[in-house]
Amino acid sequence: MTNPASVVSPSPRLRQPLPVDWTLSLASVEAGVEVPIDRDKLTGLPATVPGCVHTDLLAADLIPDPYLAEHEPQTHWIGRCDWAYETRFELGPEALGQPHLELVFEGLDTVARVEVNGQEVGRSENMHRRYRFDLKPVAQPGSNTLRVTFDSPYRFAHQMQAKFGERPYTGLGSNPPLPHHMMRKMACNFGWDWGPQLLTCGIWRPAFIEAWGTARLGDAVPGVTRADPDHARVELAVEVIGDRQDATLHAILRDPEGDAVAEGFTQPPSDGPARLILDIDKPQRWWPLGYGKQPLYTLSLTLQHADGQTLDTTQQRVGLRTVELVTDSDPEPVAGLGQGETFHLRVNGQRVFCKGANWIPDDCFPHRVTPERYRRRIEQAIDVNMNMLRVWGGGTYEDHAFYDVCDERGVLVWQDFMLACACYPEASDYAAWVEAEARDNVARLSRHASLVLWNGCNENIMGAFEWPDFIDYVRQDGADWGLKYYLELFPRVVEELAPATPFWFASPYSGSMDRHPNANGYGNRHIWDVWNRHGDYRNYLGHFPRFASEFGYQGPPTWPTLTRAIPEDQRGWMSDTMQHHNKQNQGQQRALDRIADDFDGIDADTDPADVWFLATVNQCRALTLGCEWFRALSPWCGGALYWQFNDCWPVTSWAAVDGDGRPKMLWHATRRFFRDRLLTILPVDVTPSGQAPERMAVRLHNDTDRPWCENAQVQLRHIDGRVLEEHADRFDIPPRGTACLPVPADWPDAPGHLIFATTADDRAFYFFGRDRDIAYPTPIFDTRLETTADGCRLHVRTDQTVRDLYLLAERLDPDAQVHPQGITLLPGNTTIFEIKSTTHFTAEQLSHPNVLRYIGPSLPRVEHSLPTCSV
Ligand code: BMA
Repeated sequence: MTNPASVVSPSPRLRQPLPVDWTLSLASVEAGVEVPIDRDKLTGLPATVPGCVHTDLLAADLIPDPYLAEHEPQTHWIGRCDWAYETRFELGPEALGQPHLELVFEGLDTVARVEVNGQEVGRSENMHRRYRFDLKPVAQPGSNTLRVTFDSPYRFAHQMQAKFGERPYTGLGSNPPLPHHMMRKMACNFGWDWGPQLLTCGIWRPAFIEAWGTARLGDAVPGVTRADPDHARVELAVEVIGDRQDATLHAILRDPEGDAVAEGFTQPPSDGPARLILDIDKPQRWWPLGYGKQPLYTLSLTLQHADGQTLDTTQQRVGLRTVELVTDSDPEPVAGLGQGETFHLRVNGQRVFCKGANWIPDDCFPHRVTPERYRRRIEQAIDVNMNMLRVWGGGTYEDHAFYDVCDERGVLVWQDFMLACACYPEASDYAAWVEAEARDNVARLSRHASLVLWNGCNENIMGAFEWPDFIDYVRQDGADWGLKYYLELFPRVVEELAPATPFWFASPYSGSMDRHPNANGYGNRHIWDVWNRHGDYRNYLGHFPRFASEFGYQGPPTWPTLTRAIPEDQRGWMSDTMQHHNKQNQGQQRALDRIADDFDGIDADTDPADVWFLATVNQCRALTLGCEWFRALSPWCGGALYWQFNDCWPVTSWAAVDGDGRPKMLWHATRRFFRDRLLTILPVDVTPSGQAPERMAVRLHNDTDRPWCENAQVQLRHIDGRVLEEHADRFDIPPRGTACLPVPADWPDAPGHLIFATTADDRAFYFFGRDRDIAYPTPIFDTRLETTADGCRLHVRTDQTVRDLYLLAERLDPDAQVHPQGITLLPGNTTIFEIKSTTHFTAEQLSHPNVLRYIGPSLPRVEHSLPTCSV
């Protein structure tokens, strides 16, 4: 019998864009919700796809910008309404003549009913996956109407809560509680402890029409199972959809120069993906940043019909690298650290120390994150020596554009599944959503060389061990809370669809449900007790993670970002608006308390610019200590990813880059503490109970492929500049190794003393005591200003020890960029600030005490004795 599909003349896949003219209308309003805008104005508004309701209303000037002042609550009604997007599209004979005609949505946020010509063609209930709806039964020649009606996410989440049963959740900080885990929508859209509650809906990723013949290509995952210097092997799995009987798959792999290096043909099997093995001699291997180059091969796939016609073609890039997550038992106890299991990544057989941070959605409305913006942001991570980003599980599986840049630049991606800070239902409906989403994203994204780890969830297992409401819930007989996703479903899906990509169960997780998920010797850890409970950042020294995948310390956004968002009369640290722009419960107060650990006389009434400065310095000092310490713990520790890289709006948070994309001082500090060859002064050893360090050492981490051998000069100095003691120590560190050179035990550790260490191209300081106990001298600066091609250069010489010197040129020009920042100088030292700006500054402006700031004898304010300047 002839297969009916095979009699249709096959032809290549045709993609037809949808028109750009969409409209948005309010479809219905939940009882009791007051809509502050005239209903007429909310009908037939011009709309943008990809987009969302909030940005359409913003464009129409109907709502205030929710990122500014305290506007956000005025927009909460939007999430309690149903909204409809409408457009018309044309269908011609070319599309209508194909056996398959589909409407493709790469992202619908979230619960939608899709109607074409008044007839329903499909529904969605998951923001995190792609949908295809059959248009054949409803399509008509000429003009067709399309209407996508979104349910209120607020209502749907509550309906699902009633259906699946209440379960504990957290994460929202000071935002109004909402059960973010009851629907498959970006969790932080419900608000997070760094993000506003902006429950939106819309067609958030591209939508188009596809017409195709008997068969088409789906996702292709090139599993790299070998990548030796002599040989690489790609085990390719390609999804073929439709009638495969008369189809042949042809794969050809070209090296970066465009020469074909491997080829294969196969007949897709009747079930499952088409599989091919491609062997490559003398491969150009793909390496993480700092380990080698990132050559990208091109894989071209062609699906051919037996009659010779091409049914479909695709192209994608492939990086030839293997990746393993190494979790081996320690063969014997490690001195001072105990015995457990390793947790590190190996790429092409080589161990990698992961340096980076956690990535959150770069905007509350993620469609605004263009490929250029992704590139800019990831370049910012590269600029400060990061080699890994973790895509955190309360956001989204990002666009290809994100992973493309990471592929090109060697930034490793740790990819969470999108489940965070909650007990999730395992009921069959919910489980089906989660499985479809997991399959869709593993198939979509695993082709990227940068994607080196799939991870089950964020803190959901830890919550079950630590948070009282979670503990009570999971203890109930027969309680389902999502564990089967992390321990069974996700590993199964990854093994099936991307077996060459490692999987880990959760962040944090110790590797066994019989052990605390956040244990020191096993797995990956989140170290939050420092900021949340014990405050003082020196407590990072009490932690010995095998991999620190989260730890963070808050700091305000840059001054220009802060002043754009906060009206002038609201800039007091504890004002309502400032607290609104810090979504952690008591976050502002906590930041103030942390300042009080080291400085006297700071309270809610202190000049906002002073609190801003000290909170900023504190964030830099904290993350510097944490990251230096975790690097010093290498090879016991396999990586340090701090919380968090970016922000989604103007907010005081743990981020290094603020909501307007401006680098905070933490970003500058990161460049230093993640540099390849790290010179630090840290304790020799700290007992896991976190006692004060007894003896200091010069500790070094050589994160390069070359040995590092030289002398470290070490001095004990008085803050007035006198050298009290000194000695030199020879070190010889193998590639990727560490060294610990204790300083003499009898060096007095009095406040006002400091250790100063130098190598040929670096210097490090350690100040004994807390700032309040240190009699900082008052420096006199000698400054000289030079004009450069893109700005200017300020030379600053000091006659005294100056700690943490920053040039806040952003006070004068919001777009000014300055390098370096946070410099410590000894008497007679000069530093040079490179300033990129179109503004012509004078040396006086740049040396103003609100601009050239440091940790000094007292808070340097305008009214304090001015440092003298000479140009
Ligand atoms: C961890 C993260 C986020 C949160 C952060 C700061 O819990 O996984 O959920 O934003 O800490 O509290």
